[in-house]
Amino acid sequence: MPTDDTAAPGRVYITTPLYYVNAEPHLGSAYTIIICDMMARYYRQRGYDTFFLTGTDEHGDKIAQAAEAAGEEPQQYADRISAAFRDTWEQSGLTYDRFIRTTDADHVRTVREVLTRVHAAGDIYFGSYGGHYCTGCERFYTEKELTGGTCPDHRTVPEWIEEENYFFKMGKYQERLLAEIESRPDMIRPERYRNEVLAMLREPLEDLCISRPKSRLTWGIELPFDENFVTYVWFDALINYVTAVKELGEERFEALWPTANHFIAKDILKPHAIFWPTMLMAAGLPSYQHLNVHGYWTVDGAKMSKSLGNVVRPLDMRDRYGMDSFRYMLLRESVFGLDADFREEALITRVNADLANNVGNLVSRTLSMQQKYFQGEVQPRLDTRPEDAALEQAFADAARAVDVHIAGLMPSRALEAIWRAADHANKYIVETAPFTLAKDPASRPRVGTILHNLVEVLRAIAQLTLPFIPESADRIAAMLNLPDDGLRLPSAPWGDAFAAGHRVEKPTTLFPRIET
Ligand code: ME8
Repeated sequence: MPTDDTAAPGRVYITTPLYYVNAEPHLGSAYTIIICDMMARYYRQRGYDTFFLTGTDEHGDKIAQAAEAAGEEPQQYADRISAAFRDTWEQSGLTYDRFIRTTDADHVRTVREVLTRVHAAGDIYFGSYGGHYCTGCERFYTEKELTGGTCPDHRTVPEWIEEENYFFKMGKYQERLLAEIESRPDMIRPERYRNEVLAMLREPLEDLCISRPKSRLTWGIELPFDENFVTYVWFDALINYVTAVKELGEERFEALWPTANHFIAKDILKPHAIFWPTMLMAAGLPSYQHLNVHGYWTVDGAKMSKSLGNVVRPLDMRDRYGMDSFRYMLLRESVFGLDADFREEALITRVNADLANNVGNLVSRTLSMQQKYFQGEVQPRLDTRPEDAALEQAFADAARAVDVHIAGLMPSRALEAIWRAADHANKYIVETAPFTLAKDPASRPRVGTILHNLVEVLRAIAQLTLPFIPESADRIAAMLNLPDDGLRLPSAPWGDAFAAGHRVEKPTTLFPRIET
């Protein structure tokens, strides 16, 4: 990811969207944060200075209305749902560095500072406006953008609102933004979304209404230059990405900000690809490094919704199958950027085939033989036969493929590459047949060598899978009795990690087969 020239080497700043507190965590919000967690773990494992941000988006019409429907004050309501997000992510073992809330004092301060700066620079003016307002999207639509008079996302008829407001001169930055996106082909990825944004920028870009009169909405950040207005929720929320690193001090901000990698789904492409970079230009800040856009998940072919009763909750999945199984399924069964469909049967099939049968068996067979033939003591590697070299090569290839596919945002292909190597290792057991050789005392040294290669395989699997299925990788590392930093990279070369006398543990079941 941080591969292009604009990135400071060895650093990365990763963000999820700030989730609205009008719904509880579900499969969709979980997917984005799991991808981000996987990325953060991947870079941390390689010694990068990593900062990973998530949080909740709490102001605006939508939240005010949801609070009212729940019979609560907006702040009380936001506190409750924001805590539900935080609890869920904590119980899911996600490794973010900060959970930010748009109601946090430092964020409110930063939004007001940015507004003051942009206003002073002359990029905010007062005017009147009439437009079709969709509360679901928290934005105005032009006639042309509506489909049959309804919001293209929510299929509801927007409200016609005419009022005096403050506007950000977004149109002024249209040409500059177009030039930047054209000159940086990987700024917005995958390419289909870059093309969508370029198409948007071929139409005239209107200025952005960035306030709401308090007569209509009070739940927001008051404008620093007019106490009768609050800030439009997107102008507020997007700035969180700056707040979080600005709070770390000037030096850290300068280092991390240019490596910002935002992860979002396609539903919020326009605010991130157009509002946000133009806001940054007006505030005199460089743009982010990458906007990484993924597709939408459906469940059993249908849109997820409370009314359909098909909302998939991450903690239910964790309780039923374990967090790693859920993570594995999401990362393996989707192509980043494209829509995907979640089916519980597909999860079960994947877990049984890839986790229980393939890697689970490999771990248990290797460690059982190590116990049975050598009481857990790793033996010296006496020679390297062609089949041993081929095994080592299979894992070297997998490691390279993982790097290539993570840089290219293709986690499913990274996992495929690891599982190709695991298949190779299972075949190595069948072909070298240590269980047969062990019957002949003269072949004992060869059995020791084969098992040594296989514990190396387990170490490689734990290292390669750590970002994707971290609990399982840690459990493998514990069964191998690796030191605390035993999964960090770069690490001891193949053959050097297990000194004579090193003991490994008896296997425990990593992935129980799921019975249906
Ligand atoms: O838009 N499939 O918040 P939000 C995949 N507050 N991803 C999904 C999904 C699905 N079915 N449903 C949701 C907002 N997501 C704003 C963001 S950022 C400064 C402000 C994920 O709660 C996906 O990441 O509606 C999507 O972009 C995000 O949730 C929208 O979250």
